[in-house]
Amino acid sequence: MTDPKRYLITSALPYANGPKHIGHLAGAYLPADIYVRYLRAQKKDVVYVCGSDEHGAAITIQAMKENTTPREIVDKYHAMLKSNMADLGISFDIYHRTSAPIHHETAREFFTMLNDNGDLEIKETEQYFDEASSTFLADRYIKGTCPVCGNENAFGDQCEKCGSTLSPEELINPKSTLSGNTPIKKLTQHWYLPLNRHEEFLRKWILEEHKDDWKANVLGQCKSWLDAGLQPRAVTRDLDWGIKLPNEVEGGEGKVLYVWFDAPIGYISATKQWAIDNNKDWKPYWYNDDTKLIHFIGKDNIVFHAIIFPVMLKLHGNILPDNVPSNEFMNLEGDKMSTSRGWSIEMEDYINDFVKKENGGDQMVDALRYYLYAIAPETKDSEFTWKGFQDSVKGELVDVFGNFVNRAFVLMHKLCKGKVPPLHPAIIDDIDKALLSDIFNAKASIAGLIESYKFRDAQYEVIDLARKGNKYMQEKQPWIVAKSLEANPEAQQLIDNCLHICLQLTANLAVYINPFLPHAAKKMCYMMKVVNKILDWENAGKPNLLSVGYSLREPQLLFRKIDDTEVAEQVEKLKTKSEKIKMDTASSNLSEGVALNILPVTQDTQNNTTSQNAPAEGREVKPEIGFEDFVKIDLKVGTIVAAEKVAKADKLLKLEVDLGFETRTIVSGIALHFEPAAIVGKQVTVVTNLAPRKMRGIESNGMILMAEDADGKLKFVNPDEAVKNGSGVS
Ligand code: B3M
Ligand code: ZN
Repeated sequence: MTDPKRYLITSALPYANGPKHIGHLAGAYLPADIYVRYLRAQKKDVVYVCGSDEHGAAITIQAMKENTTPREIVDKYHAMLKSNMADLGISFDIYHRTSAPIHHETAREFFTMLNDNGDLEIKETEQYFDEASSTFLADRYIKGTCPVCGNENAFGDQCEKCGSTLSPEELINPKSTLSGNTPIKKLTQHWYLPLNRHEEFLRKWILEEHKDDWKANVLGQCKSWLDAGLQPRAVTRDLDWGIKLPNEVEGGEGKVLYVWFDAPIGYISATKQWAIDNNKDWKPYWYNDDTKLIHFIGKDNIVFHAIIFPVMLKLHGNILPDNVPSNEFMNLEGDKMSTSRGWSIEMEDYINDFVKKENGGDQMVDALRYYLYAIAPETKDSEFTWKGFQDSVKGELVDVFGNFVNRAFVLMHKLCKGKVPPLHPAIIDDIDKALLSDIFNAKASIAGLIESYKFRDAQYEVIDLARKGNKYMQEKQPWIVAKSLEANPEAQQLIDNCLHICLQLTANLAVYINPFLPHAAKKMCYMMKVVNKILDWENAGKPNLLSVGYSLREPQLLFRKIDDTEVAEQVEKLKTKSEKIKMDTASSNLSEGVALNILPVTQDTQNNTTSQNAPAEGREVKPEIGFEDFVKIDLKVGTIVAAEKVAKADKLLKLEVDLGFETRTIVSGIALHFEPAAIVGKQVTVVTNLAPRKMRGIESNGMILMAEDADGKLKFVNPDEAVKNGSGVS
């Protein structure tokens, strides 16, 4: 969009069901904050909204776990998330919540309009019903065996072990989580959003109009949904926690809006509340074509923001998002980040361990922001390690950026009487000119990167500019020149020019770093005795931000190093936390008499809404078994003779495997890792005596063994040299 009049920026609303980790921060909050700070520095009309997502099973399940009410859960975690985000410098204009009355009204009005206009369909279907508690069992209120991986504790909407999206009907041996009873089927009526009616519009809007400006991961996911064919999605649920359907809706008693229907409307209600608080009009932000609406999200939310919500917005007469920048996932110390498995760094913990410490404070906020963006998963999954954090903070923030600023100040105090020295035009040389043009050119390149959502590269440019400053100082060596002053007083001019340029560069670095590390930028303003207004983007690239003769303060430390002991403590803490959770889960599983599962990951899902939490197989060492148990498994080598994708299951491949004595059909969750054509002819190891299972209507007769490496890539387990098909493995 060229020259929008106003910007509305959103970050995905986090569920108020627990603490959130730094992977979330890197995914949806930090990039939006960088973008917003950049826009504000340009004096753009920008509103940045977010808030807690307080409905849905995520909340009610947590309430059951903590033995309390949903209301208490959302109050507790809303407060936590709101303060965590503020502590980490995420500068929302409003952090709202979906339990607020204004949100309920807004969401009901939205539903009513769509319903009245005939944009929803009503369908009666049979759903599981728990007679003991006389409730329909939505989503997570039903547990059973996962048809994909055999996990006996899979939920009605998803198996947390293998990540498959499920429907309650697919569960084997379903049980109500409320009573433990086997549920019955009962007729119930629900409202559906017929996405299928909008396929053509979506195809054109996403795959044609946005083919050049949306990120490849977003386009790719949208395309695979569209290619699979869109289905009507239920937008109501039989629950009592949530937004009740409007009274006048016939048959709506006892039903609430599905959380994914109401949550994105939360962006609108948050804007309304912001407008009330600030005496502004909210409507232009949601109705005027000259508004640029951008949703920052993690990759597990793509379909909701790029397909479903846009359809809702279009039907409701609102503008559509201009972009939906989505990050991939950030792993942690060789494994997927997951709060539920304890393999995560919660924002809350980082704040307590680093920010609210004597040697912490704002600089530790900036240190985290820096590293998270230095390794941001913008195009592929990335990995946070404590050692990497330590190295990055030392190598780039302390040794490059901080060091440059510090040297410029120290030398200016030592060699220029604490004042900005003059620039002597007659002796400006090519080295000076080169640095001045680097300062100038950085503006366009950083702006270009930020505007195309490449924040990692943009941040790198800023550090690189500081690196050029260090190099310049090293070439000019004013401290050596100073030694010749007695013999040659003229040499002061060389010193003046060097430090004049270094100080102008320092002022520019403050402007450039401000969207990324706002606290460091402010501290630099303090040191330079200039008001924060100097950070306005219009000042970027200018060679005269500091006036000649102006006296500056003593330098302050912008960043500190992270000690080895801090790294060791954090790594230890992570291990202890995850071990504890593992033990707790193992003992609760055993007490429920749940069989431990030996099956590998197979994923069969169009969308995995909590995949930041997907388990990392292979890390756990399972409880000891006897040899007699092991020999029950029949393993044989076979060759894949045919492979094809399974329709409507983007993770599944249907394989024909020649086992020598017969050829078997095996469905395997490896479609994201291998092209069907590329694996035909490969030898694999097959578990041949596994009970057959139906997946997407195809009977799978066996299982292929896979190894998963640290970054989640799957590899076949096969003999190092070809053997005859049917050879045994033991
Ligand atoms: N709360 C899901 C999530 O946290 C959801 C996002 C809502 S954005 C409108 O992944
Ligand atoms: Zn499963």
